[in-house]
Amino acid sequence: MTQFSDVDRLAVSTIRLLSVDQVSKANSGHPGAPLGLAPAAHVVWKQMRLNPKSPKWINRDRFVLSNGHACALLYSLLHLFGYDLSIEDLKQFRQVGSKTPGHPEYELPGVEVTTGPLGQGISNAVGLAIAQANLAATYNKPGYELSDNYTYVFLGDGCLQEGVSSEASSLAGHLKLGNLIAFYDDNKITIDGHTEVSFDEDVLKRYEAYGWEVLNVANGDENLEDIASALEQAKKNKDKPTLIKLTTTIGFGSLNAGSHTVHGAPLKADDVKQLKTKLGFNPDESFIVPQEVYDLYHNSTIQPGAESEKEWNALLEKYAGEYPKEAAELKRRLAGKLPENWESKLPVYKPTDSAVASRKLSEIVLQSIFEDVPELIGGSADLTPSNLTRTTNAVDFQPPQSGLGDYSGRYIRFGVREHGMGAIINGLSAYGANYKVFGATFLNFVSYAAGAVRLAALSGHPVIWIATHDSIGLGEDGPTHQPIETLAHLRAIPNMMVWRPADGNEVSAAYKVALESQDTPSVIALSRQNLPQLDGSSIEKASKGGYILQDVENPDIAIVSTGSEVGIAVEAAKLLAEKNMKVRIVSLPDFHTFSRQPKEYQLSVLPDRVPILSVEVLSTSGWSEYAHQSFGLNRFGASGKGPEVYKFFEFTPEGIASRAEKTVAFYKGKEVLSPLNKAF
Ligand SMILES: Cc1ncc(C[n+]2csc(CCOP(=O)(O)OP(=O)(O)O)c2C)c(N)n1
Ligand SMILES: *[C@@H]1O[C@H](CO)[C@@H](O)[C@H](O)[C@H]1NC(C)=O
Ligand SMILES: CC(=O)N[C@H]1CO[C@H](CO)[C@@H](O)[C@@H]1O
Ligand SMILES: CC(=O)N[C@H]1CO[C@H](CO)[C@@H](O)[C@@H]1O
Ligand SMILES: [Mg+2]
Repeated sequence: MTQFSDVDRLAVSTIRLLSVDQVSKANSGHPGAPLGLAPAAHVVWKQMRLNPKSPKWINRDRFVLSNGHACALLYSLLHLFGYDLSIEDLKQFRQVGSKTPGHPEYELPGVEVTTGPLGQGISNAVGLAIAQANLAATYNKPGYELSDNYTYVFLGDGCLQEGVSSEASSLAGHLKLGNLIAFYDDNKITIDGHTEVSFDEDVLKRYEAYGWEVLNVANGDENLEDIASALEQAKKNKDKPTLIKLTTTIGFGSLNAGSHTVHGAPLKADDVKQLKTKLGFNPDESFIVPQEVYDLYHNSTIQPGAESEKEWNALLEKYAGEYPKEAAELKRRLAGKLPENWESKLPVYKPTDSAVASRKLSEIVLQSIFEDVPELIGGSADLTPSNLTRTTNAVDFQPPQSGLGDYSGRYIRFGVREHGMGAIINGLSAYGANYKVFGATFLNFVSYAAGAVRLAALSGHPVIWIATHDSIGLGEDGPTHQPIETLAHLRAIPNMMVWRPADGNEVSAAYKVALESQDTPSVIALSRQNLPQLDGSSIEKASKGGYILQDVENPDIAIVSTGSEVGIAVEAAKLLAEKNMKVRIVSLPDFHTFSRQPKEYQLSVLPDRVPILSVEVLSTSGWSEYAHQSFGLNRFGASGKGPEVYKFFEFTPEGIASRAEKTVAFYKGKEVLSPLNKAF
């Protein structure tokens, strides 16, 4: 049994008070959870394998604070464990430009994932644990445990109430992720008060039913020994994730302990003083760290962690002698590089090639590159046969004992869990080792995962959403399945690529840019219906996000379009040519990438003096950035055969041509400035 001394108790008090001092100094934040969770934090972090001087070392243990509002706790730990976070930084808690923002953010050294939106962190942790298991199964060899770490999570009542955590935890149980250990802060309090007002299920029974090992620590406020022995037991269990319920008191030690008033407001000055006195600290001093506490963590964790990394580096070199191919691949991945020439595998098309649905073109891309890009991993939320995301040689990522696959598998069966999938792929991407991660569903159901999609963009996880059935073109399934507003929403998210490729070359371009992306996620919207291979498209041009597909001298109008409508616009241009109207066709597969091209290039595509009509069978919201006039769909769709629905809404060559004529007539004699030319 792990023994603890007075120095350990002093360390716990230090964590408590550093957290309280941050909140008091900022006059903002959440002191309650850090006060209750400091003992567990001490026990877990003291035995973690980490090297603060090398926060991205691949074989570190991961720690996720899913109840991100308790971030003063995490910042205290990062400081005490030697990360690049000074006492001065703690004093800047929640100030503009500080290294201690209102909730933990991914780019800070030692913060594994951005948390705050409840339920995401525990679900990201499932992705981190999947990545670790996959890396171990791929590269570990007898005598070479290159990957053998744990993912630890703290979560509260809020995280457990959110549906996303149920989705991810259910899958984690199925996958038997023995490397995942979560601590539930069972303090019976949320913002509204006692959890009896809305949450009285037996959480441990629920997790047991998911296939987790569940453990109970009755006195999480003080009993370091009990926390440590639960942790030891959890670590021994290699074929189940573990949930350890810690019964704690929110705001432990405060005059308002046990009440929701300490959840999210600073302690009053007299409360802080009595707490410091009670813990044996000077009530008039703040941000105090006794030297023994620094020494304790240096001895227990920081020094051994640095040694571990040294040993690991030596092990990798020895491994390279025996397994040169695997070692070279792993080193390449750790350097964040894709395989040499991988993009030469991307399929290229000629206009004479047959028409193919872009979801099928996407499958062809995956099939072409899957073997050559070992960091590619992902799956679908139970739409594998319609989303076409599983390549023929793929092995399922499954617990080996299931007989369904093994942990080296790179195809994940997410089940019907879009939001869970979104959070899991974020975690997988955050793991490192250059994991290139995709998740697939119908475009319309990406909205189910909006919380996770937004965090991918905010955190900069370059995950790929393969979003098929991207319009009314899907047909009979009708308005419940037909996206309308989805792209407008996704395009409005900062740092988000939203590709809607028009043909095979554009699908290849979308994958090229998405896979090369280091910190921008992508949605690739794909059609169910066949699309012709277009004259004028190329991977190179489409990789710019927007380009002139077909041109004429002195065009009367430019039609700018995406995806399945580009081919129809090309047909419309032919009709218009018969009426002596000269049409430029612009394909704009991704606004985000196009907006990053030099202004001169953008203006060469969408110049002054040419009226621009956008054509897309989706909401017109957002198109005023690029067009004077928009033809779109600002209502819900309709159930029927795809081509019939297109006809019904007049997305036909004739329907587009008549709107082009109206646009030209409207702008005749008027001064036309490109929508790109603005005051600022
Ligand atoms: C998705 C989401 N919804 C709402 C919130 C606002 N919020 C922050 S903390 C909290 C209550 C959380 O309760 P619990 O997890 O028990 O934390 P404790 O009060 O015990 O610290 C809520 C509703 C949020 N951060 N994320
Ligand atoms: C840390 O290790 C040093 C050197 O072994 C020892 O002198 C010191 O007492 C230790 N301190 C703590 C707090 O463990
Ligand atoms: C040292 C150790 O316990 N390593 C374990 C890390 O987690 C994996 C599960 O992914 C186990 O297989 C290892 O034994
Ligand atoms: C499960 C599911 O949605 N299946 C769909 C798969 O794709 C076919 C063809 O596009 C549809 O008919 C199915 O409904
Ligand atoms: Mg709570």
